[in-house]
Amino acid sequence: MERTFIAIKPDGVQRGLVGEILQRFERRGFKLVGLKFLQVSEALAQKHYAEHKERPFFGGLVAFITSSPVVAVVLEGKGVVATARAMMGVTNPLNSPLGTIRGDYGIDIGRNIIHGSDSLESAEREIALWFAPEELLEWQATLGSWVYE
Ligand code: 3AN
Repeated sequence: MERTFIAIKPDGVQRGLVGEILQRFERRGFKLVGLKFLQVSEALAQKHYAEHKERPFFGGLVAFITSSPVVAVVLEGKGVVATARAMMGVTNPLNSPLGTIRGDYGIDIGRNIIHGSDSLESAEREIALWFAPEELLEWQATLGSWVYE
């Protein structure tokens, strides 16, 4: 089954949106396989945002994600990479439709509340970067047959 990596960024945590955001993914039917609350190190932030290294906003991105605690999540489910992105909205919250996480709660691009892997390859890389294998739990969701036919 497909997996994706989600991070509720410092602004999402500070604004008390952790429960709200997790609830949306749970209610959609996606299964939690990893969950932790952490202060992100400079090294982890730099690796996570490595693709933006040459961009002018790279320093700001690293400074922001290390500024206050983050909730890291791995979700599992059919089509979860693309669907979690659709549920998040687009990078700029002002362009995100109502009903998406960024469209409902965000305004500025540098305060867009949530990160989600943008492809299967990114998901694999990010899950391995943020979680040790033993932190990802294999468990039977008893509601599974009510979510999937
Ligand atoms: P997304 O998070 O929607 O996948 P990315 O991966 O393109 O977006 O960008 C990662 C983060 O970098 C965004 N969440 C946003 O906070 C920041 N960012 C992206 N583009 C810009 C920009 N033009 N100016 C400032 N910050 C940006």
